[in-house]
Formats: sequence, structure tokens, C-alpha cells
Amino acid sequence: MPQTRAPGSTEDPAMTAAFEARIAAGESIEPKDWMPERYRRQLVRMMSQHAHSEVVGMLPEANWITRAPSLRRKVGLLAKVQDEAGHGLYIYCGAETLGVDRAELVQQLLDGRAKYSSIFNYPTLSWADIGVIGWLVDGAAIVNQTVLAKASYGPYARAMIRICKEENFHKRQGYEIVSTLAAGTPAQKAMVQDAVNRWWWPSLMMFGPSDTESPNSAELLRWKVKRKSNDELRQRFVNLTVPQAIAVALTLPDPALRHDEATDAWISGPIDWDEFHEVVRGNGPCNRERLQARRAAHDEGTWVREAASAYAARQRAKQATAAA
Ligand code: BYC
Repeated sequence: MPQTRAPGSTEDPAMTAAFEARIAAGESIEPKDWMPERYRRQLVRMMSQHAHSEVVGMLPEANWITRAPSLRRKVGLLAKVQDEAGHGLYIYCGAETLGVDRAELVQQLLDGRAKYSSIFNYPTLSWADIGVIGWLVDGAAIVNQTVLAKASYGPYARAMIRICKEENFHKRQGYEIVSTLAAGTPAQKAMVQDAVNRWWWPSLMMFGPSDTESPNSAELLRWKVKRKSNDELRQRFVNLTVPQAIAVALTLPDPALRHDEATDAWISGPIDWDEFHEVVRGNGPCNRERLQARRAAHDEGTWVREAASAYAARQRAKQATAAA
């Protein structure tokens, strides 16, 4: 497989102008279309980080599969974790349409050179965390990904459509767990409130730095990869989520949270960006543990990759013999 492909070896101004015109007209850019190298690189960066996030994102929840409190909950959680693996695969496939090798992307993750979402570097301490992840983390992902389903790069946008359908199920199963616990015994209520207290701020950080600190946003918005800014999406998530918290009598851990009558928006207090940067730099509570788990899974899967490659080589040889 090629390492990288640079579609259009030249950045002819006429081709660039034609590309910009296609974007302005709302056309979808497809793998064989000419695109500026910078557009391709931005997509590889974003899609590979996204795929890594889905795969690493399986770990915090998988931690509770063996301890789910009932068969029904276990089946739901198993299905969700499997879905996340599938999401990673669709997005790695989408990234490959940009001429990048998946093995190289995975290696960047294993070497600690690649980013993945900050949210997955927090621990899952109780069963309530599983409900709260579905509600808040998948809820945030839906807000972000519904908009990415309109991204200008066709394979990315199409992957998001199916992913969002599955994320909706994830969010519902999470909110159902949360509402059950919130209506439960005092100990269950305390457990779910504690989980909300720990996951609320990291969920807001998922949307990325504020617009004034987001170096990639202007370019991605101009190319219609992003259709809304980080802060716009974060605000949409807050507006959607606060009424859901109120409905199940849970408190969000933000003493400054207030409703703005004029705009009908819920306004949050300040986010601790130092914490965000520390986690992204690799110093969150679980960064090392997550990478270690991915490396172990990769090593344990060596025989599967070898068997698949051997099978593919045998099939190619058979086809070559048949064609001769
Ligand atoms: N964590 O210029 P900015 C899921 C980085 S998984 C870590 O605003 P951009 C699920 C950013 O990469 C769904 N890093 O960047 C799975 C950039 O660094 P580089 C995960 C972050 O791209 C399992 C720098 O900060 N969703 O739902 O314009 C179980 C400056 O940021 C983060 C996606 O991946 C972060 N939170 O915007 C349950 C969505 N935020 O690359 C659930 C796809 C920012 O310049 N990605 N950084 O070194 C996006 O929508 C955008 O890439 C972002 C960032 C909004 C995340």
C-alpha cells in the first residue's frame, strides 16, 4: 500500500481556484478529485485523530463489561463497545481514501505521536460512569458529528451518517441508565451525581479549545470540513444537556451556570484549559494506561494480521494462476 499520495502534484492556482469554487458551491469532494495538499493533510490529521478516538474510546467502557449489573445492561454495553470499534474502522477506511496507509496511522498512535480525544484519558470508577459516558460523551459526539455529516469531504461525511445513528442509540442507553440511577436509592443517586461531577467538564473540553485558541478552525471552516466552530458546538451541547439534567434532578458541577433569557441559552462558567492542555500533552489520569492497553492489544493481534495477510497473498496467487 502506498505510504502517501499527493493528489495533483502541482498546486496550480487555476486548479486551486476551481477547487475553492466547488467548495463555495457546496459540492462534495471525492477521493479521485484534485484537492490542495493542505486540505488533504488537514483531513488526514482530523480523520486519523477521530478514528484513534473511537478505538481508544472503547477502553474506559470495556472496563465495565464484566461487571454490568444485569444481562440486559451487559448486552447493551457490549453492542456499544463493538459499535465504537466499527466507527474506528469506517473512519480509518475513509482516511485511506486520502492515500495514507492505515498501518502508519496506527503506528503513530502506538508511538504516542498521534492525538486522540482528551475525554478517554479519564477513569471509569463506577457503573454510573457508563450511563454518564453514553449521555454526555456520546451526546457531545452527536452534536459534533451531526455537523461533520455535512463536511465537504464525501467519505468522511458519509461515515458520519451511519455513526450518528449508532451514537443516538448509545446516548439513549446512557441516559436510560442515568435516569434509572437518578430515580433509585440514595446511594444510586449519589453514585450518578458523582459521575456527572467528574465527566461534565471533560465533556465540554471534547469540543476543543475556544475559537480564539483554535489554530485549525479558520481553514477548516473555509473549506467546509467544519461547519460550526468549537464554541458554537459546545454551546449547542450545553443548551441541549442542561434541560436533560434538570429532568432527572441532577446538578451540573458549575456554580456559574445560568440561563440567559435574551438568547434562551445556558451560559457556562469558565473551562479549566490548563487541565485540557495537560491531558492533551499526555499527562491526564489515564493516558499511559490507555496507550499501554492499545499496544498490548496490537501485539496480541499480530497473529490475526499475519494470518489475514497470508490468506490475501494466497488468494492473489490463486487468482494469478487462474488468469494465466
Ligand atoms: N482532545 O485547532 P483545533 C466518540 C487538538 S469518539 C485532544 O480546534 P480542530 C466515542 C487538535 O487536534 C469521537 N486533542 O483543532 C468513542 C489540535 O491539535 P493538532 C471523537 C484535541 O481539528 C468511544 C489542537 O488541539 N470525536 O465519540 O480544528 C466511546 C488545536 O485544536 C481536542 C472526534 O474526534 C480534544 N478534545 O478541532 C464513546 C471529532 N480538541 O492536530 C464515544 C472529530 C482539540 O493541530 N474532530 N484538540 O496537533 C473534530 O471535530 C475536531 O478535530 C476537534 C478539534 C473539534 C476535536
